[in-house]
Amino acid sequence: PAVIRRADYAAPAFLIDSVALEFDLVPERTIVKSTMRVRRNPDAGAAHGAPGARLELMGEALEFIGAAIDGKALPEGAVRAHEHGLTIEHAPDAFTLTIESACDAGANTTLSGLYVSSGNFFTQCEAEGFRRITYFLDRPDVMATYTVTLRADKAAYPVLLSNGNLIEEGELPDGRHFAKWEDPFKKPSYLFALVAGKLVSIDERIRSGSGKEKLLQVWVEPHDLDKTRHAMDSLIHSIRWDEERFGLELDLDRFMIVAVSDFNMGAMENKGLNIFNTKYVLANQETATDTDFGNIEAVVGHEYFHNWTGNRVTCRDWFQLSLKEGLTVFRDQEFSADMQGGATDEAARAVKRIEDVRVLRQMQFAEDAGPMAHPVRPESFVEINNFYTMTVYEKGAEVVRMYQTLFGREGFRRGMDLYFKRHDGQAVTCDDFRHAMADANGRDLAQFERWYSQAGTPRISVRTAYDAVAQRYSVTLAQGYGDASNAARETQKGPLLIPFAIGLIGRDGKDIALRLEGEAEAKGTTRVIELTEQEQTFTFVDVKEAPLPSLLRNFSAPVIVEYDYTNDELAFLLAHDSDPFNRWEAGQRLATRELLALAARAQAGEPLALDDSTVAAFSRVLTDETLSPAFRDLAMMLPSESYLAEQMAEADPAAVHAARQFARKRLANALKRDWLSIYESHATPGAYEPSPEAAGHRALKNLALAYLAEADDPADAIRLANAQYDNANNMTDRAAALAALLAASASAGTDAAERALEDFYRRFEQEPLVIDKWFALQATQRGSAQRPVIDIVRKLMAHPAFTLRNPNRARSLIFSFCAANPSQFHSADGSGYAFWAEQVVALDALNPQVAARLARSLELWRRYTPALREKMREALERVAGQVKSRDVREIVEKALA
Ligand code: DPP
Ligand code: ZN
Repeated sequence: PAVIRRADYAAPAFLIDSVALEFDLVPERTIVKSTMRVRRNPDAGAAHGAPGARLELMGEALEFIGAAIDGKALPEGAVRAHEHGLTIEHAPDAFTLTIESACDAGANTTLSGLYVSSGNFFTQCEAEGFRRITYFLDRPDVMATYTVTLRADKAAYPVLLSNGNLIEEGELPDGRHFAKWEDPFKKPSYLFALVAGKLVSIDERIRSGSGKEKLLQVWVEPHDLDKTRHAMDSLIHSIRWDEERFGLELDLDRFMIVAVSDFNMGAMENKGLNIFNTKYVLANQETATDTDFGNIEAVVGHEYFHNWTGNRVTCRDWFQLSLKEGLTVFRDQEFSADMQGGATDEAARAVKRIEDVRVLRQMQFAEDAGPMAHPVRPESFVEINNFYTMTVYEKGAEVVRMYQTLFGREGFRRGMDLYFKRHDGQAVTCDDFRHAMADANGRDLAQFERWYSQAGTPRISVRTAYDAVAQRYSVTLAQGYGDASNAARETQKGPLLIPFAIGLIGRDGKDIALRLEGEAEAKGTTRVIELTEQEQTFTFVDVKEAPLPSLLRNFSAPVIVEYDYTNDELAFLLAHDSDPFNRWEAGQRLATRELLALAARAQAGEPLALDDSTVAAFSRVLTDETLSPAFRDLAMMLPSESYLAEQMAEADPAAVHAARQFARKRLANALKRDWLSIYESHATPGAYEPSPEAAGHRALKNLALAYLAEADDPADAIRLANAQYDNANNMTDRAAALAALLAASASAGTDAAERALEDFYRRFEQEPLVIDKWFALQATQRGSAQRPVIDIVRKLMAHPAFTLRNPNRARSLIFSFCAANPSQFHSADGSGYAFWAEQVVALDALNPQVAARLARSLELWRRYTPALREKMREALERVAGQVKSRDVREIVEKALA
């Protein structure tokens, strides 16, 4: 398949300044009439600008009806419709182009372009879906104003929405009606949207910072209206936050969010008309967990923040995707942290930081280690939809965060202000953003460019030395990439500029005031030192005793830090580090080390044992009442099986599972009294409170329940979980009780979960998002030799509520099993891989984007033990021989290359 390269970027030969779209919406054949003002691009290269140039418009899965230039129908020969679009010969310098075409939304299972879900019309255009609606210059550097007229049967489609402001609506003959929308802002085609159908909204009117009235709406199907309040509140909070933190105001009179259950992504930031996966809109205490509430707040924030970082200033080309995504993820992370902890409560903010870093390390570091490794700004792709990745989003957000770490919040804000001053209304590049940050802060950031162009996870190895006589403490940092994958190595050119936050801790557990050699006096207890060379030594003076270093505080750069702490030192940091992130990190390092040692013993068939001192270190955190429940919950959570497997020279999921289960059991038994008393004292009877504090109590309580379910005698857990299941007044507690019952049945070999599983299904049969949880809980359960989870999953595939066509449902069962149940998926008999191959092929025929995501669950196959590796390769080859889409092809071919 054709590779598209960043180096080949060329400005478009033509520009489209305005477009008027008219839709006659009928599921099987929607007629689209497009009237565009087109002109030759004065800035295009000479080759493109030659007189009599040919105009190439993109189009896909369209039926061409006719075209006219300045009102004159184009004769045959002057226009040619083909598989990839429409070619118009001898286009004049400036003209009005009218095109009529049709598309079949009813048959569109790809969920890209115009499609039908629950009888309503929706669109998804990012990245290249607009060309499935009409012929166009479907690229982000072509920005136009849009006027959209929607016509449809009024009874079937009473609500007609598009971007911007509603300027006219009315009746038409034959029971039809129309609505006309106008978006005053120029935008690229990927931000176009329309919605038509039977929907209802909750409305709020607010005044924005400058006093203008704004109409806010959340549109859903009528039975979901009782689950919209949280999304609306999140939207209002997002609007306020962007005004306060960045001085950015909502620029439209009206802002709408629409929920749809069939959706490939999480949500989409179409100008003024965000379209969301129901998963990130609908919530009430009965149906949504605390995690769901948090995710909704984050995604509503994310899409709203795109209005400035993405829509007002957009991407020149898709290689620049992280320009908007990395920046907007950073903004939503900061928003969530502020909502949890305010701007100054570092311990509360750290909870969000820890959650984000955990995702980054588990998913992005793994991506960087495999065949899909790519820089934050990729150099090439076959299918852009495959590059909506953890690297572009999460590592991209870390790269943006580093500007703030280097320049502080004020310096970062100066850079943002300059970015908007220079580029509002433009389609720009990652370099443009970096230059704005550099110029606003008087810094040369040339070296920083490598963060955008080099793939792979940097490793920093640390050496320290203390000179007691001179009272000097030196820290030597050396950077490299270790043994990076081939895909990553090709991109690596030289050392990075790495902001490295460090603190020194004395024997009393307190931070030492820091004075670097050459400084007049000590200032502060955390210092961001800038590593720019391959190796550098930083010397602290006036250090009265040998300190313990606290390295990479708050995870100041997306790197791996290698330093040989002893177990005692880690336990000390876990007890004392003033940096909450590093406090958590010390526990993770300790656990990772112990768990990997256990896995090695499991592989060798040796008996497993966990040190009393390690258990004691965790016990101290668990019972430390000065720490918030939310923090203790995170500190007691062991690194995931996939993260641990990734740390092995050859990943062995069975050994990792045995090790982690052993440690969980050991912590469950040894601390049983603590778990029971925590369970009692953090139970939250009475009215449900959605606050972060209340959520923290629930999280810790439910962690206690989960550990109790692992104990040798799970009778207590089964009793508590059954009672909690029956009495729960919220989904967090009910789902946690069900999960504990599933875990207890696995360890006790009973069917303790059967009753609750049946009840859960019956109770929530009418709530698709809750039924997704029901499938996911079963797909991720532990299983045993007598009861392998693959059998349960296969049986559930035949359940009447299962369908491959709804991405959420497919993800809840298939992805949960293939990507979130490693020890069962990687079963030695290869049954998981055979299942994976079947499902990738089946999905490929329906929805290539979703199929390609699933395809990625085998991409790290070379990193596994030889027996598994061989079976994975076979499965990949089987898939490679059968799939049709460019999306899946790119993934499996890169994996096998
Ligand atoms: N809708 C996706 C997001 O917001 C792609 N822009 O990240
Ligand atoms: Zn985004």
